[in-house]
Amino acid sequence: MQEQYRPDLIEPAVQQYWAENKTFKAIKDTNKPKYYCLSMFPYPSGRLHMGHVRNYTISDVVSRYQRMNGKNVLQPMGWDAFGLPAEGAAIKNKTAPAKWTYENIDYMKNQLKILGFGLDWDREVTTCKPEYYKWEQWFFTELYKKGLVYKKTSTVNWCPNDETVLANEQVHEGCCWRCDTPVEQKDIPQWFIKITDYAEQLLGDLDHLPLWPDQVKTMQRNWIGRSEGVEITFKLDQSDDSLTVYTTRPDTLFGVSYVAVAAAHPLAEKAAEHHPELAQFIQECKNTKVAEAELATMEKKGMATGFYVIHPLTGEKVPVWVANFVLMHYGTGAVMAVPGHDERDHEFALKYDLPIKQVIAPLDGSAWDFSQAAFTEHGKLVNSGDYNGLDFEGAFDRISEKLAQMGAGKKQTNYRLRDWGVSRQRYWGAPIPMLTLENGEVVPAPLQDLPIELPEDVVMDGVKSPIKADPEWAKTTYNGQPAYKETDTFDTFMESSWYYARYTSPQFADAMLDKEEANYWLPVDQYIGGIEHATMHLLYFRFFHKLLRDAGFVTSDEPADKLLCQGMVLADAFYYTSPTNERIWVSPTEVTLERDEKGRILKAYDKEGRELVHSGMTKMSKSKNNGIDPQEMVEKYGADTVRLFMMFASPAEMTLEWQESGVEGAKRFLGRLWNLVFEYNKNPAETAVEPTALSNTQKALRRDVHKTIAKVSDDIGRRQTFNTAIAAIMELMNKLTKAPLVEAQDRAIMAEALNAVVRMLYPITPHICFQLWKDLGNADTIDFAPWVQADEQAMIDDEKLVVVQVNGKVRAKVTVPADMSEEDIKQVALADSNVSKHLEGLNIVKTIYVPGKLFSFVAK
Ligand code: ANZ
Repeated sequence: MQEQYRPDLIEPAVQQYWAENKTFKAIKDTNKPKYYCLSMFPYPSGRLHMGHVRNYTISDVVSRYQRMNGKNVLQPMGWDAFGLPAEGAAIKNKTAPAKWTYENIDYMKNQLKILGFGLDWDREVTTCKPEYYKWEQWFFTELYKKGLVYKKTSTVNWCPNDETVLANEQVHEGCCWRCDTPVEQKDIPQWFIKITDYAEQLLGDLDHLPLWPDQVKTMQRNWIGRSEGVEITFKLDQSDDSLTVYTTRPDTLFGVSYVAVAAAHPLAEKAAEHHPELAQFIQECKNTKVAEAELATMEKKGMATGFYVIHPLTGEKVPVWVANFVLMHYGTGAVMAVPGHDERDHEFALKYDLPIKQVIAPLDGSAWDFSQAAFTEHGKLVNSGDYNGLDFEGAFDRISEKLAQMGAGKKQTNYRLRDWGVSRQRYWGAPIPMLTLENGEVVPAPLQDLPIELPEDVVMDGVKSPIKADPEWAKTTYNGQPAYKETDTFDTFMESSWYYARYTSPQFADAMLDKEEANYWLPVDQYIGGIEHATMHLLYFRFFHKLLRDAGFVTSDEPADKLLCQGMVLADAFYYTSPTNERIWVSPTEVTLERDEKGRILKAYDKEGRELVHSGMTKMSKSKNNGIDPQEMVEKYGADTVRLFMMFASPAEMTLEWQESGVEGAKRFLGRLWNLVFEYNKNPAETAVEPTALSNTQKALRRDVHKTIAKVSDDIGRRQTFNTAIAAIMELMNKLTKAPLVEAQDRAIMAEALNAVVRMLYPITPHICFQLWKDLGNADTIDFAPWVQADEQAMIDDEKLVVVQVNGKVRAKVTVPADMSEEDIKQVALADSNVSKHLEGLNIVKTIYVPGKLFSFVAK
């Protein structure tokens, strides 16, 4: 055994052993319980960042722990390889997106290897490869055949100068990122998948995910946004036509003072035919794209259409307005406006001088000033004819029943969730597998024509997608007739929605999935990734699993049993202000610090000696130049140290503050462990532990060993509080370094303890533990060694600590044999000098004994 701890020697050697032996290859084995541990796969941007390292370290710890617990573990990895950044990088570096992507994958794969993650590389999935997206294309055509896919015109960002569609990321302050031309909204035909058909299931099944964070489930519930209301039909005045609105507050029907439609509503367009001013207003509304969140705060604008509708219950004439706060794609694109009880309607009514009527009174009988604000809570109906006095529920039911009888209304459940628009007009994605025939008919591409391959060897001109720029590319045939391929590609969320399933049979060539493999490994036991994916990805992922189930591929309802969302990685950020008043951010690796005795930063200087401003700990980011390169850290300290620091510095769900001093501490700890094994090996144990032959101090040390094992097992396995597990091991190590190695039983206990520590640390710091396990004389490698078990007998305390109080104040703590009688404990307590000092001159009037814990004297 080497005297010095040398991660630079150990780590590559151990990694080579794993690679040569395919240690982490996962093979279906029905004799063992399976454990599928999945991390969100990376986008191959070029280099791993600390967020990846944290994600994959947690996953690796869980995987290795489960393997030691007898599970057949699958821990795969792959690449979310399509996406816009590749196009930008390709233009900048004058290369093709494919080449750039594959080079990045090679580089990052090596980075994953030097971190020592136990991944089954034989299952690597790269989403930009035709053998992967072939099955995605096929599945899309199957969904089309089932009626779950449709085409509809939908709005995109359009640059009139470049004549191209822009992704949201390519619109900078309303202008094109390339030519700064103001961006317009344009309607073009696009493909949609009917996720709304699954809204109810996606919502309901959240109740069957007890091991998902509540935060994620709440975000999904809000995103799906179920609402129960009534569709009410208003007859148009002097016409046979009608207008249907959606409301969640039919109880306020008597308070309607106008009806508002979205700018894109057919009635608005009809009104605009002879009303140029209105036509212009509609155009303006269409060109400003509003996120739903902005609706409440943006300035309300509108214009009367000149149309009127008839109130279904009062028969009154009500004006129809066009309003910018009404969304075309929610409900019916029209609302009944109740300014007395809805904030937006109130603001609008004040602005355009429309009547504000009270129809709901506060339940506590208090008055409300309607000139100031709407009363939006539920209450009692007033000014509402036959319905006066009813509460919300009563009025909801009675009014909707009445409307139903009249044929003017029906109850309706709505979802905020929209169907999933999957068309993208950019190049670097999977081509949408639909063909258009000469007669305009659209058909799905047949399986034998799949994959529809994206050409990889292309030149990017920076404006048009190469498959749109080349008119030849789209030409194909269908049943011998000329046909045209789609030149749009899929949203990259398509690929990340089913990669987890493909990992179960990544090379399967006959179908999308091998059902046997899929149902052996799925559902995922533990999924780990960032909270930023709480809605989109994690919802599409759940949706796809249900689609796969309904297509007969999988039998489970949900893709992942348990979800862990790791916190962000933060680092100190420093800047100085340039003469032109710009903040220049200086990398923390180039900063010299002065600290006070508590470690707080007093002063910071850059390499030129310039004093810097410390702007605190913030998320590692390019904009603040405070990213720490994982590879540099591995080269400087070793992978085990980086992994240990990451798992120790904070609980997995919380933010992690990168502190180089903490990294150094982690390295020292591993050095101490190494030294202790080295010292022990000079004169190793010759016999096993003989519990009956131990002295009290030996027993106490052994008790600590087994209590630590019990705690660490619970912390890693059940609680997933890896940091507290490490803290417990560190505490034990402090005791072990001080323990004697003289007697045979001293060394026997040390052997037991070191073999336990090495196994407990193995999931976190696998390389050093792999080596030390061998150095401790174990014949088999540690990778499949069983997890260490705590010995219940050894954990029993044969001593206990009793707190001694005099008149309510703690005066001593005495250690006594566990079975000592109350009277004997009293004598021990009285013999303590501090206790006797405080009893001096007093009479003991009473004693209280709480067995095993407290002995209390009351004295006067
Ligand atoms: C009358 C009313 C009175 C409303 C009142 C609210 C309060 P959720 O819960 O989100 O489903 N609404 C309906 N369709 C809309 C659209 N396309 N664009 C903008 N707003 C729309 O909200 C439903 C409520 O949002 C509906 O109930 C409607 O306003 C509005 F005191 O109708 B309410």
